[in-house]
Amino acid sequence: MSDGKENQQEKANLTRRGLFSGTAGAALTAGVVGAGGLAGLVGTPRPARAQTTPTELKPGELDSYYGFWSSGQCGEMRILGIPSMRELMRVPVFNRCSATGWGSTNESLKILTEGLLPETRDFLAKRGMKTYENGDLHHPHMSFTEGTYDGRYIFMNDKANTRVARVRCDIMKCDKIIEIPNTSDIHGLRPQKWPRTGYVFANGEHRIPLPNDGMVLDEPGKYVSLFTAIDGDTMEIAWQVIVDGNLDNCDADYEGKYAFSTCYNSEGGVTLAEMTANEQDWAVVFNIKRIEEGIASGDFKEYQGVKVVDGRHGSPYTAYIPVSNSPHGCNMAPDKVHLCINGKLSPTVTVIDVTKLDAVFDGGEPRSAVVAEPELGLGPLHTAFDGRGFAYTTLFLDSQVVKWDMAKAIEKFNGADADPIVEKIDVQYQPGHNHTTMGETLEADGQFLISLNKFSKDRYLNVGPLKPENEQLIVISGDKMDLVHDGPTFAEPHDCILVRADKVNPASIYTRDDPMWEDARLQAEKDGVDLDWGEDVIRDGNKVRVYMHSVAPTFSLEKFEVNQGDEVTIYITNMDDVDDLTHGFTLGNHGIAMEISPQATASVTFTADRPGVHWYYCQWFCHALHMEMRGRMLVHPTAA
Ligand code: K7E
Ligand code: CUA
Repeated sequence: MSDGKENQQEKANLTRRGLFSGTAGAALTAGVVGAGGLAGLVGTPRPARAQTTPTELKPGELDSYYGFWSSGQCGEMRILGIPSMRELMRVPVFNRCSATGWGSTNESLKILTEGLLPETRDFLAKRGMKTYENGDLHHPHMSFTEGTYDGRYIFMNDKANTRVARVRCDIMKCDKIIEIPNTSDIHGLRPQKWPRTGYVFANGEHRIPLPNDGMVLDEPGKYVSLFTAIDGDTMEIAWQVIVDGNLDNCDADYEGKYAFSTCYNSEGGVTLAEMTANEQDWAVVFNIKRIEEGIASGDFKEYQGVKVVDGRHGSPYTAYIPVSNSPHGCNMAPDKVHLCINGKLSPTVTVIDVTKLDAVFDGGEPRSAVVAEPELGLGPLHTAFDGRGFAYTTLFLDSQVVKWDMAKAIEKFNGADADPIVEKIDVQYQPGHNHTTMGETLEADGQFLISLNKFSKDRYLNVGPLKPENEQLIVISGDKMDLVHDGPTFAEPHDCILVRADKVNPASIYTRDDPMWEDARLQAEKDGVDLDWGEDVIRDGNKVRVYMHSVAPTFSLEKFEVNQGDEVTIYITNMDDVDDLTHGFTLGNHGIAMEISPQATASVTFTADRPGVHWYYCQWFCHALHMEMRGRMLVHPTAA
């Protein structure tokens, strides 16, 4: 283990050295390109890539970055290693998981249900469900301290069922899921970067009537969308802001003063034709201090227990900066100054200087904060940064990534004869998000760029009409972008972050006092059972609680008996404390399986209504006698 960490550290150092030597070269070449246009690249010597940015790993070598991936409509978070693009782990969040029991264990059900609104719980109960079984996870983003990742949490949205979740980075498990009231379909999500997270900002995308009580349909004037600030520590909703238009993506500044959202449908329409009628939409700027003061002074209305301030046009809480019709990505540069609003239907990216926003809030003209608007190509969706003054924007319609020079874009906007475009490369095909290593932090290091492409078409063996998405790794440390890897992924990652490996330090085994199984701990105490080493069958009316522990290759209870109709809860504690010694518990013909990692407790509750002998077994191959790691549940039939 420690060898691996040292190895990682060594690599990180190597990479940083490489970066410094690469910087001067890149700046020099940028000048050449600017003067000679793209043709100027012919004959430009390419640096020996392998020396600056290693891209291939030998077996056993560790990656230098973690990639935290959304999985879109799969509803889980995935962990990849970069640059190898190896998928390292899947973390179930909004979905259900056959391997780990996420969605059927008591511990996961608590997390999946406790943050639902009461009306949602009732609605689901009528359908025989405890929680939603799907999710649409677009934006996983790590918590920040002073402008860089702090390795505590990753926050993410569920567009399908209007939720926000948090994953603990110490164990890489989801520990909180909350439903956001008063709004519909959470899309954009970013944590506050400064001084720390702080708030997690979440955009309600689809406008709905407030309150949404079934009394309004064709009066779009009564539809609103809401911007939500969540306290990232407690996962409680701090406040919401009503805005004009549909909120899309968001980001935060490096001063803790402002948050930003792209906004389309300034028309307030409900049909496609209505939504795209205007030439202009806007970026909304949220003045965090003013909103907090407004709430402190009572300038809010309460809806479903949440303090909601009115941030529509003319309010002191927001500024609306007009940009071209239907902007999409919203990306704050690590230079702390420039915010990029990606045009989508317009070939431009609008650059807002956030140091000019104080003046806008003091009554200045909103467009006075715009300092550049380079025309980059067709369908700009998202922009990433390398920390050296270059930006990389995905062009959805052109199937390209364009590298451009922020300073030149500003010069050009001011009338100079400058060409901000440095280079364009083809990606396969139709890219959505892109992301650079550490690119949304003050430690942006300009090593790798990932392009998350919506279509793979012919890039892989044909697997039928449903094709994988295609994610491409591009080395950006040299003077030219260098596409080095294609990686297929399943339906469908939107966004990801690339985090330097030393920022994340997960545990290898649980600690026995982990809050995850607090309920089991309390119940065992009440039942007088030692949750660690004990085993017992406690009958409590028709409720039966079965406690056991596992040590490879045995469960401490080889058999137990219950009666048909009993509500049975099984608690299992894995008392092995060796790295990677996970056990499982699968109960045959009951639809029950769960993960029990080293030093963890997991539990599941079901009704025993199948008389007979039922085997339970460990489904994680843990020992030479793993196949023998099993036991029997006898269900006595109730007399007919
Ligand atoms: Cu552009 Cu949901 Cu971030 Cu997809 S969003 S691409
Ligand atoms: Cu325990 Cu397999």
